[in-house]
Amino acid sequence: MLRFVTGNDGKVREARAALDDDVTQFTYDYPEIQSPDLGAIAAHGAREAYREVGAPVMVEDSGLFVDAFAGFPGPYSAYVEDTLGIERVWRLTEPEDDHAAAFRSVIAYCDGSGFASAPAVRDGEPPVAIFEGRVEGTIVAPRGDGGFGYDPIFEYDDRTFAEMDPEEKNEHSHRGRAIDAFVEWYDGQGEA
Ligand code: ITT
Ligand code: NA
Repeated sequence: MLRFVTGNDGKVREARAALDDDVTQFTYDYPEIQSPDLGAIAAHGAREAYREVGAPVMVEDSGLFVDAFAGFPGPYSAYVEDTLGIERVWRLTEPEDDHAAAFRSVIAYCDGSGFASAPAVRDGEPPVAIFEGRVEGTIVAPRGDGGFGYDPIFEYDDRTFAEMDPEEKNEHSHRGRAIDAFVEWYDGQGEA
């Protein structure tokens, strides 16, 4: 059983689709640091959540990086979604020549151990294992009503993420890829 500390139900739905439902949502609102680095935000969050929960936890930090805006909103994606909304992110991108963008996801896992076999952030205690995923796509006018967040304006292979079900989105998405990397390590731990 995996404890996923997040207030975002869409993230949990996708983690469940990828991990056969073996995911429990914890809504502890851990202190989120400001940083241009998703990995640093996720690692800090996982450490805080582990201290609070006292058992193995995973957190995920993600964002939409628009090329024409030098990666903005990136780590500020949740704030921009709340303040501007995704329709206006599309309107701002529309006049630009370049509509390319990427979603990035960082999963941070903390269980108090030293993670000898994982890529880990060791600049604090306890160490945190880190797994990343990325997908490139195009910003388009909103289409579809599945998914969450920026999904209606993110097109991958002629369809937006909001036009895919969670399993399909996981096959291509930043989060699906980060979850795959995490699971490969997590399932292999006992065999080391
Ligand atoms: P937690 O921190 O509680 O997990 P959150 O929604 O605040 O939930 P983040 O801080 O990681 O999550 O912010 C991520 C932002 O990027 C948020 O606006 C999401 O809607 C957006 N985002 C991340 N992954 C996405 C995806 O797969 N599809 C659409 N939008 C996504
Ligand atoms: Na957040």
